[in-house]
Amino acid sequence: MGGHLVEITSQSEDDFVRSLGTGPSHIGLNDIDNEGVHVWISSGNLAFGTFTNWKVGEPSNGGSGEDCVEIRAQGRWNDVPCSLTRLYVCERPIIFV
Ligand SMILES: [Ca+2]
Ligand SMILES: [Ca+2]
Repeated sequence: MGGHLVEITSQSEDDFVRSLGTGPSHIGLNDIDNEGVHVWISSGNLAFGTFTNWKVGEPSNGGSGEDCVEIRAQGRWNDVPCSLTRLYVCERPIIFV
């Protein structure tokens, strides 16, 4: 459908995603290619130096590695294993016809 996992670039967008009430959900951020370097998969932009909303102590890369990211209650982000089953939030461009 032309969508991708959501790229959250502002507090207002974070608030909106949180307001969907989906519970912990995958977003379009990961550090699969380079540990500790989180990249938005849709734009390829680095998260570093732009809006982020990590939970305190995250990203932790815990256990055997956490390379995907979920948004949690309060809109805070946490890195989790990519194999973790979660709901997910997608976005797609507005198409004017
Ligand atoms: Ca990681
Ligand atoms: Ca984590």
